[in-house]
Amino acid sequence: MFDSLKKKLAGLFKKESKDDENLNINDKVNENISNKSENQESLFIKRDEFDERVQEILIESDVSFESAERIVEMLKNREKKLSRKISYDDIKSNLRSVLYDVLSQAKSDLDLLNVDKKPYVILFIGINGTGKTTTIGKIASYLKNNNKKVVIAAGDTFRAGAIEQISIIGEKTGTEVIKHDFGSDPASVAYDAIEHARARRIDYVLIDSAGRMQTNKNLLSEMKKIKRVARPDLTLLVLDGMIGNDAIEQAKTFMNEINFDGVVLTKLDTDARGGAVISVAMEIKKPIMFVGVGQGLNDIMRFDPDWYLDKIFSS
Ligand SMILES: Nc1nc2c(ncn2[C@@H]2O[C@H](COP(=O)(O)OP(=O)(O)O)[C@@H](O)[C@H]2O)c(=O)[nH]1
Ligand SMILES: [Mg+2]
Repeated sequence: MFDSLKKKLAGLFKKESKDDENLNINDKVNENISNKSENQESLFIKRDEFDERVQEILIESDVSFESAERIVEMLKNREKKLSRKISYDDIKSNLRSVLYDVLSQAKSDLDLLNVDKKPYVILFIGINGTGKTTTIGKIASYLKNNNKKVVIAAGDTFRAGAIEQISIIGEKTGTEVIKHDFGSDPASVAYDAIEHARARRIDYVLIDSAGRMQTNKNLLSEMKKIKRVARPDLTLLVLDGMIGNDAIEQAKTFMNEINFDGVVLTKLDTDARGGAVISVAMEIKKPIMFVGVGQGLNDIMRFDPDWYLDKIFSS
């Protein structure tokens, strides 16, 4: 997971720490701030080079250009606040703390097990193959393991095999699935599932939906109809972490069309580049509610900035 970003950061700090001796000399020079010696200048040049390299690494790792630029800006501002003596460890912990600030904005306080509505209705949207149905299985499993009653609405009536796929997930997780025929109106499946939940005092309704190309207006209007009818308490946009920057474009298009409350970022287990998390956190401005870290029913986590930072900064 995130191996490429991790290696690049490790390489950066390792390479720089070889110059520690050099840094010490510069530190000594820095004690005398008025002394504008060559040595001191060379430290600043190296710092600029370093910042530039951080930006490059972020971009190579799928962080968008603007986000990478902003991160480096934040890094520089923080460096300014420090005394002139800066070690490479300082720089590393600065970078980590800048990234922590950025990622914390995407942290969610929602405690899914303690919601104040029954049934609590969650709608999952996103384009084909991002992991909506798989995520529904994971969340159903999590809720069931916590003694909650759950019903799934088989709202993907569009793709051949989708109803069967969700039925299997229902069996595996011991969750009831409300389904209509292939090709029927997904809004009415959602409606039926909610009625069913009300009548039986079921705690959660998880509504699946068909993959929508973000550019397909008809399908988008169908999705809006599901939302109008189901009036979900939570609408989650499921994004595939592996596609990196394209995920941002997808999310922005969805954002213009349909309001959603948060993001599920899937397939992080196969995301080698690692920067999608940062881009999503900085550019979507909605919480990352969950991350998908595998295909199994338990492979889901709440997003935790420290979990991510531990991974990319470990050597
Ligand atoms: N490795 C990995 N695969 C995932 C994850 N989430 C979903 N998938 C896989 O992605 C593919 C598409 O998932 P699916 O739930 O059918 O996508 P949907 O079209 O959005 O409903 C399936 O092969 C899933 O097993 C994840 O977190 N990690
Ligand atoms: Mg699906």
